[in-house]
Amino acid sequence: FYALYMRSAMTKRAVTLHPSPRLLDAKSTSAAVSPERFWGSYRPHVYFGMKTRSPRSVVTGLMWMSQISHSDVNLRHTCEQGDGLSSYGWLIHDGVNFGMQQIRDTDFTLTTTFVKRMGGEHGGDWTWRITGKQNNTASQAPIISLMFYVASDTQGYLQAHIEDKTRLSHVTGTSEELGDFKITFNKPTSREAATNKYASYNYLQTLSPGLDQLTDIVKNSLSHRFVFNPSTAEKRSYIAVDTYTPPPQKDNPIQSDFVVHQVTVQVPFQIEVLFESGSFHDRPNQLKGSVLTEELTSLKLSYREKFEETFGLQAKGFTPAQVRFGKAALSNMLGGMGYFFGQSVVQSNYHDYPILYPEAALFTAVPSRSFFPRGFLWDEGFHQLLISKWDPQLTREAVAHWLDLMNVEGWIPREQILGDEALSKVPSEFVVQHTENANPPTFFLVLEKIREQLDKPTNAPQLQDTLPFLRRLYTRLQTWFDWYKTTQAGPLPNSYRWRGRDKDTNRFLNPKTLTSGLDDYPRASHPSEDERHVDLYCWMVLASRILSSMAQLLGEPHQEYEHTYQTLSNNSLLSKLHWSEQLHAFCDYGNHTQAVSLQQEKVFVPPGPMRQQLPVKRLVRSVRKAPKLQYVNALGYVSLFPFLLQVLTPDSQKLEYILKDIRDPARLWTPYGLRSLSRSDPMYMKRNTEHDAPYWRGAIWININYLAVRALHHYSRKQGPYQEKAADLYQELRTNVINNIYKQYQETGYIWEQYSDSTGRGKGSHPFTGWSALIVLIMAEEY
Ligand code: 6A9
Repeated sequence: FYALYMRSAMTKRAVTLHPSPRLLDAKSTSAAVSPERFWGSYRPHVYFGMKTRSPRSVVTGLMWMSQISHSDVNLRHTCEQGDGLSSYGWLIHDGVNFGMQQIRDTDFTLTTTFVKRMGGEHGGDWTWRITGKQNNTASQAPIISLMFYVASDTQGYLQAHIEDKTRLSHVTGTSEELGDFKITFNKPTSREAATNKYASYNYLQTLSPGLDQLTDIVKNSLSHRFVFNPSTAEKRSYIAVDTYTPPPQKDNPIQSDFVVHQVTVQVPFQIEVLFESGSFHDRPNQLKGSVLTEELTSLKLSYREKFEETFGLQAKGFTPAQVRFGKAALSNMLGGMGYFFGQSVVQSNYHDYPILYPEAALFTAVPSRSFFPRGFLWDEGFHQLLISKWDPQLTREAVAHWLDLMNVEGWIPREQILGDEALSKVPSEFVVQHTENANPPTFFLVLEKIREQLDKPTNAPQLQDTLPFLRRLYTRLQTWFDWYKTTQAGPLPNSYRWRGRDKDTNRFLNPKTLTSGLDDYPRASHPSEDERHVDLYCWMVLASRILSSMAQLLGEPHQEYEHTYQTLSNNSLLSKLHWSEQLHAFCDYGNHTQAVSLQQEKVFVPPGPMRQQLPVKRLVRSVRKAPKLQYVNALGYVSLFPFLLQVLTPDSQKLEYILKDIRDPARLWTPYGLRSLSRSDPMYMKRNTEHDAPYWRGAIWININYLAVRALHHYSRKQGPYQEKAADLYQELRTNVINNIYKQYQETGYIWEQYSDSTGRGKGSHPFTGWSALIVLIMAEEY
């Protein structure tokens, strides 16, 4: 009975939120408290759309398709790499008031702009301006359809207003947070002039069982029966939304309103959509046409000034095109911020089935709008390093949302898959979050920045709410730190071990360590409790240092944290636990053998016709020499951590080895940045299974290159025997990384998740304007 009781008590704790006062009360993102940030492009997973920072927001968005071929419908809506767009992304976005995005489709380019205007009690108005123009490659001006939509999410009502039988001129609606509102769809005009263009109109008003169904509903409603008949060109048939019958109510008790306005028009064109809040009574004029143009001009001007003031790229001599690239990187980080609401699915050791975490909201940036448009814990620390430079308030809100997700134990789920739309993008095996698992506590890097900002007297006026903010944060940070310290403790005093490594040692060349953030980076070949991990050790040095300094700032007892910091930052302890004299490098330690390889599994297939039909191609791991306790012979990012997180004292001789490995083209150096794993490493560019391509086994990653450039900058400014060497490497590495990312952006239209160490080419998910956007800080030399 006692065991059962304990299990259920522990299970409950896993999904019980931390009891300290929440950093954000339920109203903090409401229109009443935060009207300027109420509406935003907080739907990063769609090419263009807006919602409010509320749990069940009415959402607005855009789908489009070209009317070129009738055989395949290429409807664009959610960001998909499979759409093969030559590029898309925010060129300008200030995180609050406005944004301008360019989307290059096959034959035409869309520019999608939004501008907000405050007034009334519900977050004010906004206007969209969409322009379309022909690409040079197109032989004739394409005819395209834009589908503007509005959808409620279980609460609120929408009413379509139709003129001339088929044209949806406006939608009126009401919802809990928006009150009454009106959305007007103006007619398209030829690009500059105000004259209307010929267009065909269609609409759909129906019910949807969930926001993740919107694309399918539109697709299912399409029909070929319409005719586009301008006086200036040939008439032709086109595809449009027609009718759709929602599934019976009994399967989906809650259905939400869904309204689509389709405009079919030939490029070039310009279209405006106006959202007007019913509570905004003294509106001087409508935000459209020349009023909008003027407003945009002045917003762009102040954006340009603020960007230069903040990052100084022009002053540093970057070309106008490079400055535009920097703006795009920052803007995509800001335009990638989302507001999510829902429940994580979590698993602890105390229950057999995954259970639901409490419902919660998360305001966060995302690594990639196409492939993983959701929150990731350690990514977010890197994101906020950039965002906090631009808008400290955004950072405070994002950090607060994340820390409010902490459970009573001090655990924060690593990957945040909140709500149906987020869930619909994730394969089921990735959904469940384990309560034992950590992820690097990168928020301490951000807190260090926030603390430093406090020290600059010039910043004082804008930062007066920083101290109270840190004070409120503090209890949670203490629990968070204790959670790492206890749950990720290693086998020896003061050593640390990532929990949650892959268990099935037969299947992988090297069992993964997703929790470290470095996924397939080689660790001990046989996961065991004897392991200790040098990257985690260094994260703990960082965390204890910042926590101690915060405690002192707040006048709280800091001795415990300072003690941990003093102990861990002692370079001889670090070396005792992690320096291999034989390898001349910092290493993990564990049950390890180098003699592993993936082999074709031998399966007996009887002779005869079966042989043809049964391709047996499973790879399994073969271990030729038994593992033993020893240092893990991998050289790469993990070996660099004592340098990356500046744990090494400037006079440490170990720096000599590290700087040598860094500059060695046979090891970590490439003309494009530092590769994740030495070219001479046995696991370099090796697959982990037949399905699992190398990931952190050679490719260049920008978060770690940012830390490397930053560390070189640090050591170049500290007296010591390696000061000059660090200064040289700093210049070289910084230039290489900037030049390559910039070149790839020019060539491919995207910023990428990783870069090839042999060609510099972008790889993996794109656009990836999470930590790769740290290139702006590297350009600005802000570390
Ligand atoms: C896969 C596929 C449509 C992997 O940037 C987020 C994380 C990092 O935190 C981590 O360090 N990425 C890095 O190693 C991407 C993780 C994506 C996992 C989900 C599902 C979706 O298919």
